[in-house]
Order: sequence, then structure tokens, then C-alpha cells
Amino acid sequence: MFKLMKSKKFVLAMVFLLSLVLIVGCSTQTKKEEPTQSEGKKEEPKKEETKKPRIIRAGIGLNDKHPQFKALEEFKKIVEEKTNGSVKVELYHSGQIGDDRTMMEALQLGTQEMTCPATAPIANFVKEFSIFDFPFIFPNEKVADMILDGPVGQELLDKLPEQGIIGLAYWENGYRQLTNDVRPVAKVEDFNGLKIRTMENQVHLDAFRALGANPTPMPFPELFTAMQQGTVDGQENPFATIYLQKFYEVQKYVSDTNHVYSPFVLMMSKKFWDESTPEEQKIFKEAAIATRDINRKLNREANSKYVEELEKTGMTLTRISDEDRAEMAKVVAPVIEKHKEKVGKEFADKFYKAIDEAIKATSN
Ligand code: KDG
Repeated sequence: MFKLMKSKKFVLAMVFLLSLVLIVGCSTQTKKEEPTQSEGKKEEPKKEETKKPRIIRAGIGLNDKHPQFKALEEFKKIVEEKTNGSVKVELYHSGQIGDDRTMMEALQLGTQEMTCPATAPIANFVKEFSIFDFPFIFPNEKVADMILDGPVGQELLDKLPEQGIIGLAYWENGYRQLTNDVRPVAKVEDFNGLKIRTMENQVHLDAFRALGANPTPMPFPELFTAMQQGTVDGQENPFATIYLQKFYEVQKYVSDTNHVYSPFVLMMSKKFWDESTPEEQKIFKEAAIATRDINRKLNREANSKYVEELEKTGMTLTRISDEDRAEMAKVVAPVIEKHKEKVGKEFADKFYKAIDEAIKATSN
């Protein structure tokens, strides 16, 4: 009996011990599975951030040697750096993705983000822009800068958003000069019958017609071939463009007509602008202004350097006398009067008044 009791006790003791082991085991197991306080705070491991950069496709008609492209490269650098890579800028030159008009239309549709056309084709979207193409309106670059960067220039940029475009800043194309492959042009009568390619702008067409030439509007990317094939005898553009686009290969004569001071407008699609944050918009605007100054500096250096280089290529340079230039201005005066009516007398008067004030301010 005692033996039995002893063994019962033994069995009970064993069962107790076993259950103890089991309980302790289970409890430590459970403990392991329970998150510790600090583990509980741990965040879900983050998935790789795969936010793609937004792309700005910026296209121009001129080639990659031109100060316009050099300034665009600076714009790209600033924007990519300041947006920490969340915006990437792709640059296209030589009309690779279109001419001035088609690129502006692409900006309106939101299928391209930036371009930088001369003001002449912009007049087909906002008529008042044609005032920049009135011949002999800007006496020098200082005056042009004051007007463009002042309230009248801004008033014109403010007309672009209703066309689906944001005008960021005025850059510089420069004073336009005539080239042709027929004869030296020194006087009004020398324009007679010359087939001249002009930008797509009514003021240019009317002015060259008044001078006796036979003007044809044509997008810039088609120009070299048109001169090469003799579809046109000549064209007009600043010295830097004439040299850097190698027009001297297909043109014999260049005259320093200085007939129009041609600005560029660095512009962005309103769709892209509206999708950007206020911080990004600030970066775009500031970069446009910083690179405007780079562009103007490089462009002025290029225009004065390349006029000499053009003579070295074998082109004949004709210097126009003040009297002959005054005669040209007299011939195109009625064209200006006609287009003053078109842009609106009130606006034209305001523009001319601003020029007078800028002349006074810059001549001190
Ligand atoms: O990149 C600018 C060109 O597309 C164009 O504006 C140059 O002045 C020009 C022209 O004659 O068309």
C-alpha cells in the first residue's frame, strides 16, 4: 500500500513537473511572439520610392552652337539641381521636335513643355507681340532691355496664359541683318525683286514688300535648304545665327541693316506650369531670369565677334550708311502706321512712350 502510495506520489510529482515545464515553455514561447514595446513601434519596411521625375522637353530652332542653346543648358542645370532631380530637362535643338509655331501649339496642347521662339511668330497667337517687329523701333539693346523687362514687356507676357502658355522671360535673338546670294544691298533700290525668306509674321512681310523685295514666310528649320536650292535668294537674321548656322556656305552678301531688334520669349506650357508646385514655379521663373542674363551676355559677344568672322569666310559685308538706313525707315513708315492700328492705337502709344522714357533714362 505504502509502496503504491509512494509510486502514486511519484507519478503525481512527475505530472506536476511535466505540466510546469509545459507551462513555462508555452509562456516563454508566447512571450517570444508578443512584440516588445519597441518592436510594436517599428514601421512597416518602406517599399522602394519609385517616383519618376517630371520631364520638361525644351525645343528650339537654332543649333547647339548658338548662345540660345548654351543658355538653355544653364537653365537645365539650375532646374535639375534646385528641384533635386524631381524635374528633368531634355533639350532639343535645330528644330528636332518642331518649328516655332508647331512647338507653341504643342505647348498649348500640353504635349511639349518649353520652347523659346522669336516674338515674330508669337504675334500669330497674341497680335500685340508684333510691335517688337516694327522696323527700327529700338535704338539700342539697353533700351530694349528696359522695355522688355519693364511693365510693358510684362503686360504682353500676361496675355499668354489665355493662350495656354506661360511667358517666363525675354531672351535675346538680336538685331537682324540681311543676307542674299544675288547682289550687295546698300540702298532701298537694292532690295528690288529679291526673294527673301521672312519669319511667319505680317509686319515682316509688309515691310519687305514695301522695300521692293519679294518676301516668303517660312519656318526656320526649312531655311538652309531653301537657300541652297534657290527657292529664296536671301534671309535676315542676327550675325551669330548667320555664322553659327553656316549660312555663309549658301549666301554671298551680308548687310548690317539692323532693321529689327528681335527678342525671344522663354515659355512653358500652362498645363505643365499648373501641375507644378509653387516652389517649382518659383524655381522655373528664377532660372529663366538668371539664364536670360547669361543669354544676353553670350549673344552680344557672339554678334560682335561673328560679324568679323563672316568676312573671313569670304562673304562680302556691306555697311549701310545712316542716310540709307533713314531712307529704309522712311519707306517702311506706312507699314508701321498700318500695324499700329492693328495692335491698337492706345497700346502702341503706350509702347512708344515707354521707349522715349527708356531713351531718356539710358542716355544719362
Ligand atoms: O530657336 C529660335 C528659332 O526657332 C527662330 O526663332 C530663329 O529668328 C529666328 C527665325 O528667323 O526664325
